[in-house]
Amino acid sequence: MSLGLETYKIHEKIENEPETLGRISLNASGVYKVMHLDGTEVNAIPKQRDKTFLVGDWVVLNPQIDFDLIESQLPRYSTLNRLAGEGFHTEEKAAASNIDRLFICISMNKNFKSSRIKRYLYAFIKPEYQTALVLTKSDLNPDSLKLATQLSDDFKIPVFCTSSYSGTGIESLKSSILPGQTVSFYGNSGVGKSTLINAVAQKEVMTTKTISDKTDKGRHTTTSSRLIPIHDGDFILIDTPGVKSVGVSPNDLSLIFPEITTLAQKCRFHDCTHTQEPGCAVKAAISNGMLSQKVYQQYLELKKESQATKNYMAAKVAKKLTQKAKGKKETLRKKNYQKPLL
Ligand SMILES: Nc1nc2c(ncn2[C@@H]2O[C@H](COP(=O)(O)OP(=O)(O)OP(=O)(O)O)[C@@H](O)[C@H]2O)c(=O)[nH]1
Ligand SMILES: [Mg+2]
Ligand SMILES: [Zn+2]
Repeated sequence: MSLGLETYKIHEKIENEPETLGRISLNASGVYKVMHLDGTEVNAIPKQRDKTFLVGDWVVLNPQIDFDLIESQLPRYSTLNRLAGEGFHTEEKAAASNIDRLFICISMNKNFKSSRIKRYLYAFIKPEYQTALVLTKSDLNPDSLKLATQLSDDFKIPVFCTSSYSGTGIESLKSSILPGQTVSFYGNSGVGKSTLINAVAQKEVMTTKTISDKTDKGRHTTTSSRLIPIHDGDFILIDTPGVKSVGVSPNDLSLIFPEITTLAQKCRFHDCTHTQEPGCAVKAAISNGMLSQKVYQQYLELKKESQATKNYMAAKVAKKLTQKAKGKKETLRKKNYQKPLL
C-alpha cells in the first residue's frame, strides 16, 4: 500500500523516504491516528504536545508498544482550507493536506443555486490541487444532467453528476481519480459526501445519517476528517466534516466579482445598486456585451443573500441585547426584592 507516497515524493523531490513514515488518518480534536504503509492504523501522540497536524500529513514516527510517537512532520504540498464563521465567512480552518484533487459537492435538491458555486469556486480554485464539481443526489432532480452540462460550460471545470442511491456517475467519478492521488470532498453538511465515499469505496467506510430531504439540513454526521485508502491504497479519499452554509460579506462580493467592482466605479451614483439607476456602468456593460447576463444574475443573487445574512446577524445581535437588558432588569428586580416581614 503506498497511501499516495509516490505522488508525495514526486512533489517534494524526495528519493529516499525516512524508514518509519506514516500518514495522519484521523484528527478528532487533537486525538490522532496514523496509518502505516502496510495499512495498519494506530493511535499517535505528538512528541511535542502543542504541535497540531492535519489529516493527510506525512509524519516520521517512533513506534512505542501500543501507540506511535509523532517525531516530526514533512512539508505539505497542498492544504485544504474550509470556510468557517458565523453569518459571514470570517475565517479559514485547515481540514486536510497533501491533496491532489478537491471535489466540491453540491446537492441537487431544490435549494440549488448556481451563484453559490461561483462563491465556492472563488474560494477553492487553487494552483496546488485540481478542483471539480460533484452534483450529488441527482435522483432528486430530473434536470441534473442538463445542469451539469450548463455548469461545466459556465465555469469551465469538470462536473460530475452523481447519485449514490441510483449509482449514476459513481463509476466515472471513480475512474477520473488517478492511481496514487489523494482526493478530498467538501460541501455543506448533509449533501451526501460520506454516502458518496461509501459508494466509491463499495463498502461502508463512513457513517452516514438519515436526514429530512425536505429541509436538506445536515446534522453534522461526520465530525472529523478521515483518510480512507481505496483498493489497497491505489488512491486515497479524505472525508471532511460538512460546513454550515457560510454567508457572503460585501467584501467577499467585491472579490468574487472584480469585473463588477471595476465597472461600478464609473456608475453615476456612488451607491448605485446596478438595477435601475440612470448612468449605471454595469447595466451599460451588459447592453454592449462586455459583461455577461449570467455573471450579473449571480452577482444579484449573492448580493441578496449577503443582505439577508446581514439582516439575520443584526436580528441576532438585537435579540441578544434584549435578552441582556431583560437579564439586567431581572437582577435589579431580585436585588431590590425585600423579604416580606412576617
Ligand atoms: N436522494 C438521495 N439521498 C442521498 C444520496 N446520498 C446521500 N443521501 C442522503 O443524504 C443524507 C446525508 O448523507 P451523508 O452522506 O451523511 O452527508 P454528509 O455530506 O457526509 O454530511 P456530514 O457528514 O454532516 O457533512 C443521508 O440521509 C443520505 O441517505 C443520494 O444520492 N440521493
Ligand atoms: Mg459525512
Ligand atoms: Zn451601477
